[in-house]
Amino acid sequence: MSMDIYPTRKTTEPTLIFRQDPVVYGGPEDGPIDERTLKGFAERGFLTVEQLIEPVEVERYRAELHRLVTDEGLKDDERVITERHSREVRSIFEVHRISEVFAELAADPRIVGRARQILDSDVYIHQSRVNYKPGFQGKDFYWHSDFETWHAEDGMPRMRAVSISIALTENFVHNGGLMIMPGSHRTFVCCLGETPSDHYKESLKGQEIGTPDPDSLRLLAEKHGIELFTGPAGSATMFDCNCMHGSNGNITPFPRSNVFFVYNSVDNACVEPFAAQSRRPSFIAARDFTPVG
Ligand code: 6CS
Ligand code: FE
Repeated sequence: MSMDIYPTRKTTEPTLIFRQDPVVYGGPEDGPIDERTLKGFAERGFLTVEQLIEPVEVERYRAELHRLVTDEGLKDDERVITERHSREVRSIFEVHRISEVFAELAADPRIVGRARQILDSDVYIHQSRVNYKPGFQGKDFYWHSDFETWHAEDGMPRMRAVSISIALTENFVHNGGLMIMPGSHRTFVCCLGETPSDHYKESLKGQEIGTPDPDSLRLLAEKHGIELFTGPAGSATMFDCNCMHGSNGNITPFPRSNVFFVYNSVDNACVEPFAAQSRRPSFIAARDFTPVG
């Protein structure tokens, strides 16, 4: 068992510890991200790409998402997570294995080239999902650090993973866009409470365990502020695994759909969970570490 330098879900008192890993492992010469943007990523924990994929490509992915969301055969697939109070689809996991079209996007050099540069190694897909935050009643995602969950429940040893969220519908200020506290990735918030067995069956509909306590959230929000990401379909936000982030609900008629890929360094492959009885299913936390691209 690797040393647990991020002991979460083990204390009864809120505990904050400094990040003990680099943020950016590569340099400007290692890929398409220029020096200024790379520096911004190190500082703030994210970068945005105004138009990562072209409008015509967005149409193709939107059509594919619609096909998946309306595919009756998929409705009973455990990789399809529905909203708590309706049969509306909230997320489809392992979308890069379910759909050829999304598999292509997950291996796209415009994305993988950036991930390899930040992580300075080959990368594999730890998790993929499409979030289809339907209009009128898309639910929120409470504040959390993805790394806290991936460390506790999936056995991800260190902070050497990066996520990308690509907007498939326009992200307005009002339809439940992604919010990040810029700079929060440099603090690890140890969460309280033990991981219940089969936690993912609940947490993916609305996470309670593994969310930071209000005092820690207030401390981080007062220190870093909160950035809300808006942008056209095709825009993308790439963010460090330990950013404190969340998103509000969506009561507007405008759905907020995004596709989300998590790239983990092959040198940071998951081991046994650091704070859970058993591992989560492979459709949430990959156990195939084959490098992408
Ligand atoms: O538990 C997880 O792995 C997922 N949960 C959230 C809310 N974000 C990260 C990840 O997709
Ligand atoms: Fe998340």
